[in-house]
Amino acid sequence: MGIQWYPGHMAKTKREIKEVLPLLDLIIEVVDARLPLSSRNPDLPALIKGKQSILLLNKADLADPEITSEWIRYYRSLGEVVLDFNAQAGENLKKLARTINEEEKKLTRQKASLRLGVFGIPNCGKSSVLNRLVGKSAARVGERPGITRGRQWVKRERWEILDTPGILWPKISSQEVGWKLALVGAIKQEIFDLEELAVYLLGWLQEKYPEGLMDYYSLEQEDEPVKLLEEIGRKRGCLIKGGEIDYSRAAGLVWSDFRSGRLGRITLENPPTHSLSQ
Ligand SMILES: Nc1nc2c(ncn2[C@@H]2O[C@H](COP(=O)(O)OP(=O)(O)OP(=O)(O)O)[C@@H](O)[C@H]2O)c(=O)[nH]1
Ligand SMILES: [Mg+2]
Repeated sequence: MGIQWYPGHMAKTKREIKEVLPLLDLIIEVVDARLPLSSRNPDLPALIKGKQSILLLNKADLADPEITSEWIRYYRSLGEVVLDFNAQAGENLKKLARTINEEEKKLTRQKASLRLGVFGIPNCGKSSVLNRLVGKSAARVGERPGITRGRQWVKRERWEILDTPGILWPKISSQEVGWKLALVGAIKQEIFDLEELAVYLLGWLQEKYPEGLMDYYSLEQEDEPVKLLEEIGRKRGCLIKGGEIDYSRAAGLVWSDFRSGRLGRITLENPPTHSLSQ
């Protein structure tokens, strides 16, 4: 069946960004470090029209650190201001603050306050980043996409920071990208099938991180992903009456193991290799 996706939100997104843009001095674009390209909205540069922005690879604690370094090199080679971040633990907070100050110096007009806008697709950690920047839980965060409903300004000394709902919708360019966005929690669960997602993940892991997968679930031999799901379900006691496998529960378990990092630090896409030689 795949992911049923209707990107009907772009017009609204454009309007909302156009409304707030004149108020902002600097943009913080938050993406998921496990998906540093596909969790970016390709229309953002055109929407923010040359405004300075900082690209934050958030949830770096869940991503493969080597690949994160490669992504940073890649984006730097394209002239972007980029750093990895972990909003949950506040890692790299000082570096982010320093980067914000450096970027502020490049602004033509210095003002009494600095207005920052935090943008990104749903569930990438925008509100968590904002909370880190202001040093308190000013904005609600949550595991599902769509937690932040409206815009919210929060102040800390000279900084005024705007939290936005996930108004930047990811661009699903293929089923593959769709599944990956679902895996990192950017897509509402109602529009995809959890068992299909788990089967996709198991197949992908089998190809890219086979040892981690086999070790974590003590699986004996590689098999079709759906068979692996069955085995995991059996091993973890996901059973329904009569001893049959509860695939739905097993799928939820696999997805949760991935999302929490229990399957290891995993990045779902690599930077284009041709630019890395620079
Ligand atoms: N491991 C980890 N989890 C994070 C990080 N940043 C945010 N989270 C978690 O990711 C989930 C989403 O965070 P939010 O800050 O609500 O994300 P958001 O982008 O504001 O989401 P919406 O408002 O729904 O668009 C929460 O469960 C956070 O605790 C991080 O750097 N590492
Ligand atoms: Mg939010």
